[in-house]
Amino acid sequence: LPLDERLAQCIIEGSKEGLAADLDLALQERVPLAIINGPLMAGMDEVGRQFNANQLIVAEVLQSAEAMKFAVAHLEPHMERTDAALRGRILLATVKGDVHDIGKNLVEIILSNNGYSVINLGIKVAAQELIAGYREHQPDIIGLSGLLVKSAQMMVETVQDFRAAGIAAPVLVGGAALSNRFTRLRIAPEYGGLVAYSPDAMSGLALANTIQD
Ligand code: B1M
Repeated sequence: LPLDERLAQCIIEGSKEGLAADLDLALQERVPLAIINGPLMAGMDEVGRQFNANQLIVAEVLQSAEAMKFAVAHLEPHMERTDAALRGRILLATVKGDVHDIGKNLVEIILSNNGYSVINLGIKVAAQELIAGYREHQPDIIGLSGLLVKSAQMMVETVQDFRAAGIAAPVLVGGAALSNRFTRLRIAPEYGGLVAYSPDAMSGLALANTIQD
């Protein structure tokens, strides 16, 4: 198989065999994010498709997630980093009820490589934990990730709780369940501060930079 297909296949099969060597080959011609956004994401999309069609069980999807995490960890040391002074502090979490964390962790890597101090609260994080984290760390931005349809609604409730707690820091939202439209029409009106949607980790960085400028 050609290199990209082998990479995608490792993710689809949840196999780490030969993955590191193939990632090293890919690194000779492309930057890490191009490898993630290209063949690795293509593999993940196929996993999602097969899962949706009941051709994969959760245990198999977990194996794919493990392979993806291994690949991201292998690529991370090769990612560009700026030694800029601290640009800002971000409190990051996957919302309550949602365990998906690969995208969130990618956002953490990209932001921390580019001058942000990231406090990653993990997965299934309830609004009250975020509020406590906000009070403790006083971040410039709060980042919420969610991949399930119900997570989009959870973000609406989460920002309502922020508002009730008197928090108005900019909120960055992302994850496959969201869209710009949902953010603009459903999440933002429930909050007292800025809510910005980003479709991927790099545009999350760009938005954070815009907020901090
Ligand atoms: Co789940 N899952 N999953 N899953 N899973 C999806 C999301 C699904 C679309 C698959 C499908 O059916 N086609 C579907 C959601 C359906 C829906 O609600 N519409 C689904 C489902 C149904 C479920 C369960 C309910 C299955 C079950 O138990 N019956 C269950 C949910 C459990 C729960 O959360 N309570 C479940 C469980 C799992 C696993 C644990 C097996 C595993 C997750 C492992 C882990 O994360 N540690 C898993 C996986 C791997 C997936 C798919 C296949 C891949 C997700 C992924 O990691 N993508 C996914 C299908 C898909 O997305 N194609 C699916 C790669 C990642 C890099 O992309 O996270 O989108 P993503 O992040 C992107 C952008 O979205 C953005 O940047 C990233 C890259 O640039 N981004 C942000 C993300 N967060 C951001 C935050 C930002 C900015 C940008 O600012 C703060």
